[in-house]
Order: sequence, then structure tokens, then C-alpha cells
Amino acid sequence: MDTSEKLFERACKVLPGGVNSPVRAFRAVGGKPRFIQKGLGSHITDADGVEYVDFVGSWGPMILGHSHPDILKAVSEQMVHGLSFGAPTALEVEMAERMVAMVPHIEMVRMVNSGTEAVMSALRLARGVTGRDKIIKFEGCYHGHSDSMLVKAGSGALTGGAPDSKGVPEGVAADTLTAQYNSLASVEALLEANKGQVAAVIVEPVAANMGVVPPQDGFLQGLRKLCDVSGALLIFDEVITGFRLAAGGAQEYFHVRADIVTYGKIIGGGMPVGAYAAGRELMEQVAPCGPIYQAGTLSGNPVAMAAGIAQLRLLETHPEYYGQMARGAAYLAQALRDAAQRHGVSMVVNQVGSLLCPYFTGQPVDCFAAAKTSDTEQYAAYFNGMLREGIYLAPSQYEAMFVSAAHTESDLQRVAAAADKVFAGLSNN
Ligand code: KE4
Repeated sequence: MDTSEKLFERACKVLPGGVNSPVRAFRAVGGKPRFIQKGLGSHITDADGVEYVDFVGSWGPMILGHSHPDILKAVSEQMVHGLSFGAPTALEVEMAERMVAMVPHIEMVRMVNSGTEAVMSALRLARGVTGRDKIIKFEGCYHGHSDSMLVKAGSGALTGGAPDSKGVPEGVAADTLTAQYNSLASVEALLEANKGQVAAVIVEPVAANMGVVPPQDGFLQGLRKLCDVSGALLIFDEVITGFRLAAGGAQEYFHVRADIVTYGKIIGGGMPVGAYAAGRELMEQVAPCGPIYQAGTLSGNPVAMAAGIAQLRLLETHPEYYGQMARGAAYLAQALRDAAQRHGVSMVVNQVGSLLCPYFTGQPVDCFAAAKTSDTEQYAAYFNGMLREGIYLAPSQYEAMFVSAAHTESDLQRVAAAADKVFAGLSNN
């Protein structure tokens, strides 16, 4: 097999930026991406045979580690019966039944093929049932790459958004309003300025696409109340937090009910799966039983369902994994803080459950503006130092570190030792 270097050279000729998703290209941290050849448990091995402790975990899906025997068994047993039929199978029924049993407040599910598709469909459902067009999202939250979600705060912030990407029509962006995470006042102002026009407020219950920013006490509860008063629906985008913060996700973890919940990542066990879910009344508005159209050739794909069911079954039967992962993440957060302190590096670490993120700043990070005060050069130096020590982290300051049930004590101690070495170098910068 070619080395990563050679593979990247070839990739750049036939894939934009040499990748199939921008963050993988290492542009935020410099250097060239590692082409991964295999994964087992908490470790991955690249095309040059170098092994790493993996804290990306495919950006969340590998909550039980790579190549879990039960998941591989489920996939191999299913695939010999055929890969896809474009017809109903028992597996998608079992998947939906399992999700409904594990997650509070949802009664029906529609499977799709990615988190982006789940969010795009949830927004259409909210707009369809309310008859309203506008959506409120939060600066720094990411909900996939559908047009409505690639928008940043427009001028004045109380008017429509401005496209965040070429190719997003102004008309689409105009219906997306942007508030500040952890600021109920900013949501209230938008609802007031757009009375009766807001179909939904969509939020990451833990913002894990600007690093990791937890909701302040009362924030999610406050959004629930604002939605109830204004007639907007509350959408929890749980593509990352779903089945990760708890078996029942953020609705269980924070005891806040959302009207619609979106999923991805973990429910596919590593295969391409997304879903959106809600109570029966809302979901029965979706075609073919209702007027809101949404479809997909590979939705509920039997091989992907087999992987997702196996993963959810393991999470449901091992509730102890959640405490284990949270303790592991807390250990890592403290180890990073201690290393930064020992070496005089200005850094804060946010951690919620199995998610954590170090920010190279001296101030608390509770919103996007605060996250942006992080020294991304320092982050890049930290990333590359840890990579040299065999620790594979997110190649961007604005992503999370994912602890899995497969990470061992020695994995965590390796991070602590590596951090001490790397931070020693950082403080000389
Ligand atoms: P996908 O379309 O990538 O499956 O899901 C989009 C999405 C939606 N909502 C949330 C909260 C998400 O975090 C994501 C995707 N997450 C990023 C990582 N932060 C995917 C990594 C990538 O883009 O390559």
C-alpha cells in the first residue's frame, strides 16, 4: 500500500483537497492527513503502519471503539443475505423500536443516511407543520451542510442571515436567523422581531462543533419555554449527543423535552445512517401518511441497520459505559489542565460526559465569541505534538475529543504523559 504521502498526492488529483470532507485535510493544523488503514478498539493504524490512540472515533460513531466483534458479526451475518432492497425489512422496524424504547418523548422515527439529511428533513417537517418559514440557529453550531444551515448571523443579527458558503441562495439564507449560544435574550429578541414567523429553534444541546460548549443551567429549559410561548418547535440536533450523553441522549441527560430530535453517527455503528424522530402527531405528517415529502434509496439500509442495532443493543445492556467514559474524559480534562499549568500554557478545558475540548485561551469558553479567543496556532502546535506522540486528535480547534468505551487506563495515561511533553514545548513558543 502507498504511504499517506503518496496516497494524498494521488487523492489531490481526483478528490477536492484530497478528501471527502474538508476537516480531514488537516488545513487548520498544517501538515498532511494520515490515511487510515485499520482500526481496532481505541487504536487506528495509518498507511505507514503507525498506530495511534484515536480520539476522533470517526467524529463520534465509534463510541464502542473500532471493529467491535458484535458489530462486525451483525454486519457479516446480514450482508450474505443481500446489501439493499429498497423495500421494508424487519431490521429497520427493530431499529426504530429500539430507538423509541431508549429515548424519551419520541414515538416514531424516520431513517435517513446522514446527519445533514436528518436535519434538512426535520427543518422541512417543522416548516410544514407550523406553516412558518424562519429558523433560529446558534452561531458556532453546525447542523450539516444543507443550504438553510450554512448561514451566519446577518447584519444587525435581527434580520435574515448571510450565506456561509458560495452556492447558498440569499433567499434561503434570509430565513435563517442566528442567535448566541447560552443567550436566551438573543433568542427572545429574534422571536420578538419575527413574531409568528419562526418555525423552529434548532440547537446542539451540547455545542460540539465549536469545540465543546455546555449549555449553562437553564438555557435549554429556557429554550423550551420560549418555544412553547412563541409556537416555534424545539429541535435538538443530537447527531453527536444522541446515545452518547446517555442512552436517552440529551433529553434524558438534561431532562428537557424537544419536539423533534435528529440523529446520526452512533446509530449507524460506523455505517452511513441518520434519523429524525418526534411524537406520533408530528411524524404522521411525513409522507406517505402526511403532506411533508422526504425519501431515500438507502434509508433503513439493512446492513447499516444491523450495525446500528448491534451498537445500540450494547449501549442499552451496558449502562456502566456512560460513567466509565465520563470518568475517562474528566481524567483527560484534568491531565491537560495540570500539564498546561505546569508549563505555564494558557488553556481552559470544557468537558461534558465523554466529550471534551482544550481551548488555548485564558478565559472561560461559554459561547462562540469566547471559543474564537482560542489561539489556533497553539492548538495546531498541540495537535502536531500529540500526533508525534501517537495521539490522534481532531485536526481543528473547533471540534470535540471523543472518549469511547474502548479507551483503556493506559490509553488515558499515554495522553497525560504526551501532554506533559508537548506542553513543555508549547510554553517555549
Ligand atoms: P453528517 O451529515 O456529517 O453525518 O452530520 C452533520 C452534522 C449534523 N449535526 C451535528 C451536531 C454534527 O456534528 C454533524 C457533523 N459533525 C461533523 C464533526 N463535527 C462531521 C465531520 C465532518 O464534517 O467531516
